Amino acid sequence: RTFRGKISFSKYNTFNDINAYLYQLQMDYHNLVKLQNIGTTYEKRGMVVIQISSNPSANNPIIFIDGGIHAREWIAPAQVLYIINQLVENPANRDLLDDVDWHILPVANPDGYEYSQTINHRMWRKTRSQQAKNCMGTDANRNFEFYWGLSGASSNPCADTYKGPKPFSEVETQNLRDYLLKIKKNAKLYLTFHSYGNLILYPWGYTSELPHDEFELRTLAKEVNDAIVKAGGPSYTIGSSTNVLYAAAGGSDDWAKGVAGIELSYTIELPGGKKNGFDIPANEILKVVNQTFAGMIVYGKYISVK
Ligand code: ING
Ligand code: ZN
Repeated sequence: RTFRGKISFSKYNTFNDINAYLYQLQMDYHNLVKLQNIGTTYEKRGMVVIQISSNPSANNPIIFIDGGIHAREWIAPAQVLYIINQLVENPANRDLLDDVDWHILPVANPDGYEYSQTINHRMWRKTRSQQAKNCMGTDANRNFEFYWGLSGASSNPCADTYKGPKPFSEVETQNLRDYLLKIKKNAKLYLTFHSYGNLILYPWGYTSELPHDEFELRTLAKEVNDAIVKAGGPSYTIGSSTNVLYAAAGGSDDWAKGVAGIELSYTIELPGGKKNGFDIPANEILKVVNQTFAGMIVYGKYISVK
């Protein structure tokens, strides 16, 4: 199968090519797609959310998805772009739009993503704002204002998990926050893609205590995992971020649930590569994103009947 325009799932796309594809979709599917500029980055790149809806006046529940909060986790924007591609361009998936609107931000940290694609900077994780004389960037997934800095975050501006000088110090996390606050009444599911480790994580990240609706979060995650496994994908470990990984406050999923009130909130850690975990070979992208998409069908159906 080939894909239109410059985007591809046999290579990692540039930020510009991803955005060009979104604009192309808006032109070609103007009754299905609307783009929303949600603000600009530190380096003045535009952050674009694609709204996919077959009935914008129906006041449908919204599924919000982002990827690429961390620059080096390249498989995440690829995954999110594939979800966009399948929802818009594959007629077989049209029923997933019947009772749900999908709002999707493929690259949540454009400056970092671009920087990680330049020579010798492949392992960059943070944003690109200046924080100290010789240290750039804040860990956007430690920068959200919900028990900010309580656990698993660094106060050292040179560290990879730097929480920032204050909550929402980064314009990129501000833009994401403001957009989620705008749609929070209808938003019923928040998904944020990271890599790596084959994990479906839910809150909390700041504490080992479990949310009141942990059973629902876990049961839905199991159904999503079953679908991914059935599609030939790996089996994901399911649990709260603190219990499965480590305590870390200031994550976007904790904030989406704890502040915006989007009760179903997940961080999905996609599969890794061989050497450093972030190096899924380009010729394996399509396989991975296609297997994971099977789980997105489960999420979509769950929200449409909820
Ligand atoms: N992992 C996540 C991180 O930000 C995480 C794990 C998720 C922590 C949610 C806290 C809350 O460290 C990666 N790979 O970035
Ligand atoms: Zn990450």
